[in-house]
Amino acid sequence: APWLEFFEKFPRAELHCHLLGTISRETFMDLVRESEAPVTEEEVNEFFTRGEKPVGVLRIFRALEEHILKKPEMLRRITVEHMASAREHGVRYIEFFWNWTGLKRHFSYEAGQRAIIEGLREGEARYGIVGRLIPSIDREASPEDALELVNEMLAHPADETIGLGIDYRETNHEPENFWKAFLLARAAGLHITLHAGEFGEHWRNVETAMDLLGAERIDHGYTITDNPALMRHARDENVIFAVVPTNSYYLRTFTDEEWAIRHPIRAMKRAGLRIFPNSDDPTMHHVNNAESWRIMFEFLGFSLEEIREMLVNSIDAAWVDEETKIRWS
Ligand code: ES4
Ligand code: ZN
Repeated sequence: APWLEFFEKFPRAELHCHLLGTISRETFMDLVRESEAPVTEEEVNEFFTRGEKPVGVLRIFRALEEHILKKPEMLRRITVEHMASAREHGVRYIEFFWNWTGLKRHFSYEAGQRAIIEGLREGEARYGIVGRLIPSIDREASPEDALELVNEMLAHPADETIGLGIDYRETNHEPENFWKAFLLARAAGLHITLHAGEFGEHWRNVETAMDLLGAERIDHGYTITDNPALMRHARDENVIFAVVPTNSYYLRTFTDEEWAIRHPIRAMKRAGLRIFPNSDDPTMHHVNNAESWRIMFEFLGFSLEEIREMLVNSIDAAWVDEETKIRWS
């Protein structure tokens, strides 16, 4: 595939990637065995072979948190393995989301962070890819849990830990519920990004993220297309959208033909918003970062000039010093 080769070659940043969504099938199997989790090999195989339109990723994340990821060392392994894989596909800089709240039954924030950072450093030394960490609020948990997460971040600061995110199910879990956690993180100088406006009636969550919670970036953000005034505002505020062309909601909702024309990513670019593609949960969406760029070109029909603009966006949006950017861009 010549275009895939092209998209694998240019140095890029991946800024929307959940650590647990990067686990390979082989590692998943190993971890299930190691933790003696009540999950069968057949179930793992079925999950990884279900095909192009995966559903139930969040359910898998919960199984991982509850039954499988019992040791910090497992996070180190997942981190290093994905850094190797991402580098192979041309990624030079990566920011990982990780949720501690669902893992706190097994180990401390400090132990989890230490293991992942060990993985980041090992990945950089071995593969020449730079990695950073974004602890993320589990919005299906309570505002108190979110505050606990930020307090742990402030008690255990690390150079690699650069910002605060929020993820898990958006419906009925409004971002403003977590205002104290975001305020505290901002006051401490941490960067802010939110998963907001993934689908449904949620454009207001994008507005809340930008205007109330101080988001510099938005993960997804597609429903902003329902509100042209808000799109103009986001453009004026220079917010960058870390979009995911393989987002499973739109894969499930549209036929293949509709999808290429009606994907909200196209309307976002048309409105002048700054966007760039990411892989989100690469092994679970059966995609890698290079493919997410190729999809923008080959299926969503963006021009090479537009791809170049997106590349600039991904570099501008990276929360890393200019010197490090020069090393990989
Ligand atoms: C997630 Cl909202 C969302 N999407 C994809 N992966 C996730 N992991 C946790 N929340
Ligand atoms: Zn995501």
